[in-house]
Amino acid sequence: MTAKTKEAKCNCQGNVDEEVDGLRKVVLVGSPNVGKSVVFGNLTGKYVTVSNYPGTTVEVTRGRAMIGHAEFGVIDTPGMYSFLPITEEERVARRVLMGENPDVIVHVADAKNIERMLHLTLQLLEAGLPVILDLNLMDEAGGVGMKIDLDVLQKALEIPVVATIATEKKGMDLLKKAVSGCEKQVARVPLRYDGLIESAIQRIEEGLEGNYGISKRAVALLLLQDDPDIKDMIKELEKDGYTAIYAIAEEAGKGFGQPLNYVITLARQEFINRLVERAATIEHSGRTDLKEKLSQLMMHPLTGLPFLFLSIYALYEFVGVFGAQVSVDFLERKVFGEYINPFVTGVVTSIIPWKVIQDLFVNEYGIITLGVRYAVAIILPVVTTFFIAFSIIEDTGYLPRLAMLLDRVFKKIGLNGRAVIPVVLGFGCDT
Ligand SMILES: Nc1nc2c(ncn2[C@@H]2O[C@H](COP(=O)(O)OP(=O)(O)OP(=O)(O)O)[C@@H](O)[C@H]2O)c(=O)[nH]1
Ligand SMILES: [Mg+2]
Repeated sequence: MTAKTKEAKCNCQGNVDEEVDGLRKVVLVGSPNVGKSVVFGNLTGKYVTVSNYPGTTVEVTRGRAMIGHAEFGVIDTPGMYSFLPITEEERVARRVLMGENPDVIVHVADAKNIERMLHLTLQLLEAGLPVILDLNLMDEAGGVGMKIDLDVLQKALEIPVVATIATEKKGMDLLKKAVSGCEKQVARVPLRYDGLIESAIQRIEEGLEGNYGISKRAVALLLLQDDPDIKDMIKELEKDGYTAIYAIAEEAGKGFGQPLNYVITLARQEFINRLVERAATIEHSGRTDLKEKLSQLMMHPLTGLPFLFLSIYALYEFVGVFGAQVSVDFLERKVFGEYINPFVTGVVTSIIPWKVIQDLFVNEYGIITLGVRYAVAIILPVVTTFFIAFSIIEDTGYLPRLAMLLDRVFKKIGLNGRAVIPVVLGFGCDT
């Protein structure tokens, strides 16, 4: 064991990367906010930031884990919705998949939104990566009355599928078993596209000679979908051959009335719909309907805005009035003004005869009468109430719904709904 490893092993808190070179690599990928970092923590015993808000993990974290009888290097990645990246986080995650030569990919997915999740599973399979599908958040899926037949998924996709509740460590043993039994496989072709697209894929594959870290089929599909990073890679790796390859993609694009990205996504969606119809059922129950209704109300512009104002008002009453006024007033005037400050001043002036030293501790600008008073009586109540309010908002899942509500407005100024957090924090910063 190297010195670096030893040092990292002692540090089980905080985002400290561990050395994983030379180990078999497990990469955790999946949409934002599905529990990848919780799974990472369960496997490695290392804490990484977890929150009920998409986009929490923005960089790659590595840790070591004993899985079965072998030690693995586990890599936590930022959320990716698709193998065709839009955000920087998605680019980072894809770079790991293409550049790290992983031995096992665990696709962590939100079980209750399985139709949306399976797009990435298909893309990972098309990329020829050894995938395990981890249907996480099974408690929430159960909560909306959803039942999933893992066998149907397993047989159709020909990969191991496990169900987990990462926060309760449920299903982790099965996941570990699947990881340790996972073999690198040859590229899988889970579905076939339109004949024109398939022939373009084949011709592009034949023209590719470089090593892309993923299957040539996936490279061809990404090129057909006009992925700029893949175009750059092809240009770099194929030297003069790239013009002919680009031409195939361009010609194929002209054969359809719609962009190829749309045609390909639609074909995947149809495949997924057929599969989910066989694999998942939903039984509605009254309790969950209420939860779902509340969630819809929060995201609908008509009802969402009053909800937002109500929340801001409640936040103001709790942090602005109770925290910053009532509590500050009580602590500053009563506790410090009437008790602590007079007592400390009395003690200090009676034991220290020099005015200069007395002023250092007490009186108008003293460390205790001013410094400690400000920290405890003014800062502490505001920060405490703010963090209590914020964790309630976060844990109830209101933040992602607020992001959805504001997404359309924010898009007009070139941001997306997730920018709600820095904007809210920015308005709060007036002191
Ligand atoms: N109910 C429930 N909550 C879960 C489960 N797994 C994770 N969570 C919660 O889901 C939220 C997101 O978890 P993270 O581990 O931060 O998700 P992530 O996939 O790493 O998210 P990003 O880093 O933003 O991509 C947290 O509030 C977790 O506590 C689960 O199985 N059940
Ligand atoms: Mg994370």
